[in-house]
Formats: sequence, C-alpha cells, structure tokens
Amino acid sequence: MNIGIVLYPTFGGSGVVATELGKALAKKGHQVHFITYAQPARLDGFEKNVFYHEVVVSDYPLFDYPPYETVLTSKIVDVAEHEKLDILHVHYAIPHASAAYMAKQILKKKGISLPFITTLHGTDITLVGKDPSFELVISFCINQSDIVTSVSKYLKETTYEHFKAEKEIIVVPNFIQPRKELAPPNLNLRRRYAKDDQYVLCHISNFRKVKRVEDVMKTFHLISQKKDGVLLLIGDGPERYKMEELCRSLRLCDKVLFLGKIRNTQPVLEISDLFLLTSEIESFGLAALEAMAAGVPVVSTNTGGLPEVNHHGVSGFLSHVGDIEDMASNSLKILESKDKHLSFRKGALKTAEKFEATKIISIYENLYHSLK
Ligand code: GMT
Repeated sequence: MNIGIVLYPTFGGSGVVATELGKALAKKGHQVHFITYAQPARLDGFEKNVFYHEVVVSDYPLFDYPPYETVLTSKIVDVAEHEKLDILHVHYAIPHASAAYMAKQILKKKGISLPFITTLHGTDITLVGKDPSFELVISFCINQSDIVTSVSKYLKETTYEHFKAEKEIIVVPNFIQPRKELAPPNLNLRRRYAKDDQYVLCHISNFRKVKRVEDVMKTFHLISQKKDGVLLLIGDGPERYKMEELCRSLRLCDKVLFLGKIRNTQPVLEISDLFLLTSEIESFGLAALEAMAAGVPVVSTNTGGLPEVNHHGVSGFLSHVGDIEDMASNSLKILESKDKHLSFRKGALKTAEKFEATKIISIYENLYHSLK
C-alpha cells in the first residue's frame, strides 16, 4: 500500500511511534510517505520505501501566526494525488486530523478517495483538548475520521469523557522491540558514569512541566541518603534550568549527569539499573516501555495509562503523583539486592513483550486494509 503518515517530528513519543511505525511498514514493502515540517528525529537513515515530504511555511509579515494547517493540507493533497496514497494515518488530532479532513474534501472534488486514520496520543486530548476552544474541532475531526485509535484504554475513556465522540475508538498501544533476553551491562560504558558498587538511575523526557522532573531529582536525593548512585538525565526542555538549580541546592551535582538530547537511548538504558518516570499525566508512557524492553525496571506514577504499561510489583512499582517518599522507598526495594533486581528486570522484559512491535504493527496494517 501507499501510506501517508502525518506526525510531529520532534523527540516526543507520538513522533517516535509514528516514525517507527512507518519504518516498519516500509520494511514490509509498503511505500511510506512522511509529511511534516522537519526531518523526524528517528528518521535519520537512508531507507528503502521511505519518503519524506517537508511542509514549508513561508514567513509572511501580515500573519501573526503561520498558517501551518493550510500548507499541511495542500501538501497532503499534493502527495495523495501524485504518490497515489491509499490511506493517510495522522498522529495527533490537532491540527493533523483537521488538515486530513480538509484534504479529503478537496481530493473528493477531484474524484480521489483518501480514507484517514487518526491516532490520539495524549496531549491533544488530556491537556490541550480540555481547553473549550478546541473541543468543537476535535470532536468533529474524531467523528469524521474513518478510524480512530488511542494508545491506551485510559485515553479512550478520557476522550469519551471530554469530547462528543460518537465514533468507536480502538485501543492500539505503543510498541517496542524488546531484547530477546537479559544481557549483562556493557561495563566499559557503565564505568564511564558510575563505580561498580553504585546504582545507575535514568530518566528520559522532554523536561516539560507535566513530567515533574523535579520529583526525579528529589526522589534521587532521598535514595542517595540510603544508597550511593548516579542519575543520568536524557532530554532537554523548559524545566532544565530549574533542574540544574535544584541539583546545586541539593548538592547532588557530582552525581547527576545531564546528557542532553541523545537520539539513540538504547546504550544508556543498557547501563541503567532503574528508570524513573514521575509524570503528572502520561497517556501511555512510551519512555517507560522502552526502558522495560531493555530489561530496566520502572518506578513511576500511577497516572493515566501508566498502570497499563508498568505492572506494580512485576515490572516495577507505581506511586501517587508527587509521592517522592514512596517512589524512593520503591526504588530501594528494587535495588536492595541483586536477586530482587534481577527478578524485576525479568518482570520488566516479560511485561514489555506484550507490546512487541510485529503484533501491534499488524493491527495497524489490518485497519488500513479494512479501509481499502
Ligand atoms: O510526553 C510528551 O511530552 C510527548 C507526547 C507526544 O505528544 O509526543 O507523548 C504522548 O504520546 C506518547 C506516544 O503515544 C505517549 O507515550 C505519552 O505518554 C504521551 N504524553 C503524555 O500523555 C503527556
């Protein structure tokens, strides 16, 4: 099939899922056309059957806001017509589903049919969507999509709660490629960051407020009072400076490493003993799943879709949002002995297997075929 994928190209989970999905579909022989405003973060190779169409919005002095949605719509129409798209898969309702709807209408006038699937990832529904000014458009786009999917049961229920969605929402979780089996850490790499008797704690996010990264630092501070270790922070974003200040005031700077926007997080996960995710809300928590797929147990909050991913007492532990004492005590439970740690590592990997890529990609493929 010829498949168009519209996504946000940044480091966010929705962009990662959309890019990995497209790359996997291309490997299966489909022609995949990515449509967005910049080269997607995980689309760095030269891969067969993969095409990238950049949406360029010119800066016009009359406009206070660049008309991205209009230019995106034109690009979708152009790609659909000339690349003979069979289907369009848009990730995020705003503004991708509305651009898809508009493109579909334009193409219809030309005698071309373009069914589209909308995948809801979270921020469009849980945060932005609750702003009443978006509600009308999002509800409309959900109902006009040929198929709507959401990445968790939680997100499906929240969407029905806050929007006038009449359409059936199909839950298709995020996916990963789990390790075949647990492997010992790469000691040469690990020793660059930690001594052999120190644990390695890791957090990966875009440092948005919703991630409550200060709770990562505070939890680490509490753990450090009982056990010596290091904290590796991957990513960057608006809360970075606050984090640096907190790190200084807690006198933790020699134990905390800000490693920035590392594209391939695998090697970091492979030397980590524990992953911490302290978010206020997470519709799924792909970062936690990626850690589990590398055999790293997760201590997270119990919010949104996280309990669907991180299984309490098996792949890690869940705590209430903001309960740093509980998160620290749970972390220590996992780190307290080699045997305990190993059983949680096994539990993490086993739980991650439920989200194995080939299974989930086939679900999307079947949905595409159902619209052909
Ligand atoms: O979490 C972010 O800040 C990025 C965001 C995005 O829009 O890319 O991630 C959302 O989609 C991911 C992929 O489905 C989910 O794993 C994340 O949980 C979700 N983020 C939130 O709900 C805050």
